[in-house]
Amino acid sequence: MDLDAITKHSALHAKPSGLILQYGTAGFRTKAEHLDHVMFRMGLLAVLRSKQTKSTIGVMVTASHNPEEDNGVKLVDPLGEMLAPSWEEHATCLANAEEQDVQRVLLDISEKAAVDLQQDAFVVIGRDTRPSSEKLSQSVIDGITVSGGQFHDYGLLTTPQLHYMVYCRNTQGQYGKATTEGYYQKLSKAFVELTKQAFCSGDECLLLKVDCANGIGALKLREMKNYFSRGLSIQLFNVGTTGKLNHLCGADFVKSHQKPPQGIEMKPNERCCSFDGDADRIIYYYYDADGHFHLIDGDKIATLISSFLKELLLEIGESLNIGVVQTAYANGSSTRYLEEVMKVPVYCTKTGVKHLHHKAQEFDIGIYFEANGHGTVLFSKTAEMKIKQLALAEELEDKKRKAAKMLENIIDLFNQAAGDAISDMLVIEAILALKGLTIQQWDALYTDLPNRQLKVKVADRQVISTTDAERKAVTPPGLQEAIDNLVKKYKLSRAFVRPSGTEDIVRVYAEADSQESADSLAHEVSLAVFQLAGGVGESPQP
Ligand code: G16
Repeated sequence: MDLDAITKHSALHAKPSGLILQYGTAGFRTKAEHLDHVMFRMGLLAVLRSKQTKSTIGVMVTASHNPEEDNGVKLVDPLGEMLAPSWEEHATCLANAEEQDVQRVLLDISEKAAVDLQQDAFVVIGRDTRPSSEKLSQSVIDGITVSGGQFHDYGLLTTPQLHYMVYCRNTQGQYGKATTEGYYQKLSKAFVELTKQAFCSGDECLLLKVDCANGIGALKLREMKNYFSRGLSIQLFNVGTTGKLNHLCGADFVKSHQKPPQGIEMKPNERCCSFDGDADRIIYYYYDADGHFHLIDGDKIATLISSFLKELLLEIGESLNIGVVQTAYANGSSTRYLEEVMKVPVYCTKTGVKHLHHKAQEFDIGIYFEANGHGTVLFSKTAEMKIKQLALAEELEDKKRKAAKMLENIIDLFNQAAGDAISDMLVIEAILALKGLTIQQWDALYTDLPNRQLKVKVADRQVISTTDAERKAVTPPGLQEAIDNLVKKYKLSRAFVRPSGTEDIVRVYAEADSQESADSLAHEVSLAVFQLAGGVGESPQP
């Protein structure tokens, strides 16, 4: 590594003085104009990580659900997973180093992580459709080339597609071909095979309206459509020609406001879904005949998938262990349904798919979904092998072999590297078709407890620290006590607060026996946060 060249180039991507950023829930995120130095430095870091792991590393330029003016960057580890926690710390150190310290911090990291600087390095890059993304990804490339790394720039990709590319490259193509065609081919083949046996066939039952959040999802779904000769009919909305990214649309908007996005035509009982800005989340919804809006979030997606997988496992007669992983945001009714009716063990982790993914790896079949629609299903190597053997076993009775075949295709249809709106959508559509379920029947599995999410602006959100998978506030003093007292006032209630790792706000979640109570509890908790954790601006209004 030519340290002098790095120093010279680094000055061209100077850090704004006084700016401190943290590698948060999903990498660095802030206003795009503050990110040039971070991008350059993440190019440098990706090269070090690639040398250390002797593998291809991914860099994704996106701020996913955040407003269009924001941007962000995250690194993708060799098997398509999120960056290891110790390297998140290195990322934060490097991003915050003053100009004159960049060389030293790079050497420190190399030493601490035992990086062989003589190794070759290879990095792949993807970006979302934000106006700032192209220039910022050039800064990443600058960082890679000046530190002697090689790269492949995929250009516009969904975040999960980049995770997929990294996984493919590091398994020498075993997981799939590391191209967008390879991705579409793998998914479409699995989907077509799986839905061959659909009880409900024909275009009618698979008509789905998709809100693309004015983001990358629109481009990629259009490309993908060419790979489906039958079985899937999707109509795209909010495709980015007029509206702003994530503005009044997209999965985050629909989930947090509990209302449909703008720009989509919905008829009663029509199945609709929303992606977020980089297509790693998906939320379903519909209007019933009385004009009531129904939201089907990540919890209900996890429930549908779990019950389908459980049925197939029963069919093949294999005792593979299943676990469902959720976060504190999971609706109380979903947890109860999974545990008490479906008899599936449920685990709670901190927010952030990196935590859920990690936990899900402990099971033969680990199903993880955040309520916001971010998730996937992981199959252990043992489970995959068993299923593949059964699918090939000629001597097996037809019913069993069919079930094993279906599981085999489901493994291929899920993105094993990351939560993926396109892949999740295909799995959901396949399950609904195979089971002949309408969206109303799916929705009726259980009734969500009314809930409300709010955001509170405080001077420094780090004054709030939490424990117990973010369900209890440790600091500031008195905050948890205040929340406990408020919760006591409402029936079937629960509330928690936590600092966001992607936006400069504190998130408040409340649920209770009625919408009025959930709204009122959320508001009261917001006031407590505002008062005890240094609220700024106007105090929260009911
Ligand atoms: C990211 C993470 C998710 C997380 C969300 C909100 O989503 O990948 O796991 O739930 O941020 O995180 P926080 O509450 O800390 O702001 P995305 O879709 O924006 O990448």
